[in-house]
Amino acid sequence: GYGSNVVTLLDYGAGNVRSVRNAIRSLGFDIKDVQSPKDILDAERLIFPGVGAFAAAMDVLTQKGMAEALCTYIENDRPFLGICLGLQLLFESSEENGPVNGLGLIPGVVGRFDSSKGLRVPHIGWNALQLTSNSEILNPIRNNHVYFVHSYRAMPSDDNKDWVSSTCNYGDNFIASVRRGNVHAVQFHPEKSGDAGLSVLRRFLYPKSFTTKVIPAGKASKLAKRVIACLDVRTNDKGDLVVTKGDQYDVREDTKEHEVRNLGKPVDLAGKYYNDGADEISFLNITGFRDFPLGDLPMLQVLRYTSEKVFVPLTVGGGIRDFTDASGRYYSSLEVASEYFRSGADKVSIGSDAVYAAEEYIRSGVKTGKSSMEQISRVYGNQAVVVSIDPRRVYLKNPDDVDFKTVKVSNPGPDGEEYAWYQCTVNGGRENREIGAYELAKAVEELGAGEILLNCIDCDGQGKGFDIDLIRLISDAVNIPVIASSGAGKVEHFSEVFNQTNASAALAAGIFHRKEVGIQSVKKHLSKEGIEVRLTPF
Ligand code: 1PR
Repeated sequence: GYGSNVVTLLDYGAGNVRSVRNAIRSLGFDIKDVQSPKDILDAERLIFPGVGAFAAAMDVLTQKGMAEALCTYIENDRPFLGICLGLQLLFESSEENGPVNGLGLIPGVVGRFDSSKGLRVPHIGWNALQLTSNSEILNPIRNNHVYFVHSYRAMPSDDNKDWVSSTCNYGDNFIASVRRGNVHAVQFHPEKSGDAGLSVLRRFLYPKSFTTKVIPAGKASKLAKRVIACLDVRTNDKGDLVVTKGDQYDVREDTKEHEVRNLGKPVDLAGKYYNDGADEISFLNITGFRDFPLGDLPMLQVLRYTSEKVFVPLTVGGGIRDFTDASGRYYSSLEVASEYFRSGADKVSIGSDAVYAAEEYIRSGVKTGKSSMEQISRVYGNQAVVVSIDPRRVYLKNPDDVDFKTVKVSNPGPDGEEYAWYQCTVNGGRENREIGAYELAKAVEELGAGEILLNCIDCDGQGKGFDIDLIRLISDAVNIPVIASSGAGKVEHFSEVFNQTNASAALAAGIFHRKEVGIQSVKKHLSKEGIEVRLTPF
């Protein structure tokens, strides 16, 4: 044997399982990687974090003889925990690029969420479970939220009811977890669900230490609104990576030296915001000169260290694009993104490159498959691709003056203009482009973006509230989740944006860095206002 504190991990190399590894290690276990089918059969306990697409995963498992070993292992009631795709693969088949056969251990077909009813797909974020039968590993969760990110799901039926241990409501009640004997699988991500998720892993790893008392499920729930802390990171003039914050994107102090504003160390601040209850952390690398993203070791190091202690989703942006380095070596945006995923990012955020790709797509009407969004979403899924939009408001007297989508603004412009369009920019707001935020959002959704991070240069750092007109326009235009960003100054701005727009999340930077408003007080305020949020501590 391998001693009692070893977890066997089935990682077939299709994506980032770094956070699963980190979570297991943080609970005092060592990891043995599966190299052969025999390793599966010999495991004391096996964790299978499925990543990537269903068909690709089944191909690899079948080719390596692991599908059969997995079936034997599970049929022998050996300790097993499947995560996300690791749950879906247990079913008979999936509609993802299919139908494609699965392992066939649980009756049912994995299907796509139905976005025709206005449901945003993927299902991204914190949602609550309805426990339907006893499951020791889930008992402590009750009505706490756990983190989901998926476009496909299995449905409960008479044929699989012996397996289903909890459901979750998103459009319909889908299967959130299954359990039979020592075999468990969860659709959510325990490694990304903060303390609640770590407690699930702990109970799987230390089964004997917990009672089997049935704890009743909490009240029905819906997807929680997320509160995201954003860290704009850049190298200062001394070459250190610091968290900075702009005023309408200008990050230099208003002093003679014009030094880069320094608000702290990235890893420390990320850890602090995690402990304060941030639902997600975003890092944007805004270093002006970013010609060598793969040599950008400090940012990769920041991700590695952060993912060791922060168990909520991490996004990284800045410099995700194709590039050729000084020695003439070409890297695709997919290679750049892969490096970030390997270092602990769950999503990458694409700014300038998404604007160029959308312009080209609108001009030609052709999806080349070559844009960074298309390449990365094909391999890592749409949910891993965020597009960051950096628009600037352009007031108009007459909405017919431009070919772009306009809005009637809530507050007229300086010359009494009643209309505006939102002009996209690239290079951190330095260059205007002939495309509106609305047109960009529609195009990037078609090109594979799974989420939109919607900034507004006019509001950035002003503390006067989010640009409600802009956020309403975009969140009504697309079916993917929209993160409202720029301008938060007090807790009421968060309830305002959730009450008046269809934003799925709200992001802030300055007020958190300057300790003017804490994440906890934002959450408490939203909860008091009847807006569902994940409350911590767990
Ligand atoms: O174009 O793919 O390399 O990506 C560059 C990324 O860096 C984009 O996501 C872009 O938004 C971001 N960025 C570039 N320059 C700046 C800058 O500030 N000089 N920061 C910048 C963008 C905006 C938000 C900010 C919110 C909330 N920062 O992320 O955190 O506005 O701030 P607030 O709560 O203080 O108002 P590419």
